[in-house]
Amino acid sequence: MTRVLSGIQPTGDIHLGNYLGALRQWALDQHEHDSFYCAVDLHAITVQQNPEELRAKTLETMATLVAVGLDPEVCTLFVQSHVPYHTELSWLLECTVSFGELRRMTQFKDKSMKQGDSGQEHVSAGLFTYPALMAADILIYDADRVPVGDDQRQHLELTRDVAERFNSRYGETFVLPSAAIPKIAARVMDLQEPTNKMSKSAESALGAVGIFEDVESIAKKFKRAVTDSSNEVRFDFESKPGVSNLLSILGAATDRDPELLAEDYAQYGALKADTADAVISVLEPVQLRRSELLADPAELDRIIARGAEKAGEVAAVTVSRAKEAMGFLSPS
Ligand code: ATP
Ligand code: LTN
Repeated sequence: MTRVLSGIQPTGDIHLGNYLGALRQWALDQHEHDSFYCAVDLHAITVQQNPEELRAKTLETMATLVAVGLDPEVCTLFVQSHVPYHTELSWLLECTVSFGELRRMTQFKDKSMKQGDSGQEHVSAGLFTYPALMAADILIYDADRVPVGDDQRQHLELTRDVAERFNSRYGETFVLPSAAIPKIAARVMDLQEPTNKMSKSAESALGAVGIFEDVESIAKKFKRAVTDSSNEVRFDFESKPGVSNLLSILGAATDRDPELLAEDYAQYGALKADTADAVISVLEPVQLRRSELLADPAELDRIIARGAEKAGEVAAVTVSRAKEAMGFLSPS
């Protein structure tokens, strides 16, 4: 059976891009594959976090994973730091990946530059070595398939390269994973700056749509979405990023081809209104499930504890296989 693994950082507010690019696919995959999903709190600390906030966000992220339809009876839901084998394997992989490979990662270049721009000189070494930890997250579960948004493509390629290098140096140890990137909405763009991806750390509060936002606020954000002055509805990201972004979102929410959808519209106003309605219909059941779950915090604790146990059992086996292959003396 295909094994699936993916993760989400417990930082900021989970947005429509996370949902359409990744989480929705996770919910579908759980029924077809043996799936593992985690809140990657160890990745979150590559930039400084407030401890109380990190704790609260980690719980909130786990509640969100259940709210988007991940069933703890069907898949394994866990918190990354509850399975310490991830950090152990990460070190083995840091010694397998090269400095040059890490230096080429665009996410590192973007994020380290952003830190500098915001006046924060401090760029942690963890921000640089982050892809080795991400490779560990994936390889430790022998995952074949990794459902992610388009921005993670490069990290997935690196993970494969590292796994291949390890296998050729030390013998077949890791499964080579593939990225599963959706055809539509793999890169949802910011509604105010449609040439930037929608992000948890967006500049403008109007640019990102949180999945738990109230419906009036969602409608308002789509109404105010930046388009262009030509008033021609056409799917072309190069010359019409704002309009194309709306068409992609509408396409993903209604399961239709954005290029064909464009033919149905003559006005931006109608496109914006229909996109908002379609997004609200997709998000409403998610919002409802979350309020039910937050009413029963003990249940969430049980889910998290069971997930750590299930994930830990699988991770322990892979790490000892990797250590054995590398030549570590096993404790007798
Ligand atoms: P940040 O932008 O602050 O780094 P993020 O919004 O990218 O955070 P992550 O936790 O890093 O959030 O990503 C979780 C998943 O959501 C990943 O699979 C990522 O590829 C996907 N994702 C993130 N942003 C988008 C987007 N705008 N469109 C589609 N998928 C996205
Ligand atoms: N790097 C990813 C988050 C992430 C992840 C993973 C995704 C960490 N470990 C393993 C898939 C599989 C991000 O920034 N979105």
